[in-house]
Amino acid sequence: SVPWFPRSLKDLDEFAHRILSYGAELDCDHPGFTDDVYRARRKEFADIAYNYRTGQPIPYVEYTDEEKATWRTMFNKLVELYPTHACKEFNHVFPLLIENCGYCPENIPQLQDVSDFLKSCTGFTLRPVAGLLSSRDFLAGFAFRVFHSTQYIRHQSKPLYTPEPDVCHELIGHAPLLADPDFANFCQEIGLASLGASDEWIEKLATLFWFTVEFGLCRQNNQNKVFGAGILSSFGELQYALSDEPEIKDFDADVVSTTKYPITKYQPVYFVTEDFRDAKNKLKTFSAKIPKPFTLYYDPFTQGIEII
Ligand code: H2B
Ligand code: FE
Repeated sequence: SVPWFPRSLKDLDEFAHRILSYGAELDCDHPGFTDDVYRARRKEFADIAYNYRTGQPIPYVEYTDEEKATWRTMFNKLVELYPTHACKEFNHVFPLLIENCGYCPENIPQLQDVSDFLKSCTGFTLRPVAGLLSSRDFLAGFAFRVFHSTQYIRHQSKPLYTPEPDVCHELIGHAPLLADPDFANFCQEIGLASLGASDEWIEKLATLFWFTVEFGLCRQNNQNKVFGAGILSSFGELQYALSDEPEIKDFDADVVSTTKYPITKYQPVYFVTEDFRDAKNKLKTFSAKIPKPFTLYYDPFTQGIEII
């Protein structure tokens, strides 16, 4: 039988109750594990996301001075590297986020402002999320051009490290490219491929997602450039990824989808695509092999899924 999947934006409300770990429950090796103030703060953010429903504005958050200082450290370090390390699409959008969404060292942008901007570029919107979603749920959001975003920030004791997604990773790493039309199409394509797929295929799509959206490189003017959000939001990995240490391979969806990867250290191997259109075409060929007893069709007018 076909696993349940959302068919409308409203159906994404189901995910709020299915997070794998709730905001305030940190693992014992998390930098904020013994910090009660941080844990209480995480609970506030988790509650915002838990209570959020489709169509509501995302609540604005007053970030504390400590939180802003963490953002500033991150932001100032990373922007040094973007001109030389990030792909041209990222460097095109970044100044627009500064202009339109309050990106700057002193200020953590608000999810709603970023969501409004993305919507005007590619139709993507952000939805606050209380913790990690399953790969199935997280990928399903992309079918509707919805990106599930955390709103809390990493612990101030380690401003350049986080064991989980946080607002720096989402807004600096992910948000810029969601404003690029070709990248947005690629993301939606993975999302659509995931709807109704078996667990085994979801695993493969999650791996493709990992080696592209999170850790992808592309080739521009004969040089490798970074587009993966996991790299773009890590000062250390950004330099490492373009050094001669890691292994670099050409993107082949069948190979990529079954490659094992570590989640807590720098990637030993990266895959390089030509550009986002090329990646999307390869993904389409790949996902045509996913067995499904129907054809899916996204209706942009209703933002819903039709089944034929
Ligand atoms: N959930 C959330 N909330 N944020 C993510 O970045 C995320 C997730 N990544 N679930 C997913 C898993 C990703 O690693 C793939 C698709 O499994
Ligand atoms: Fe991510």
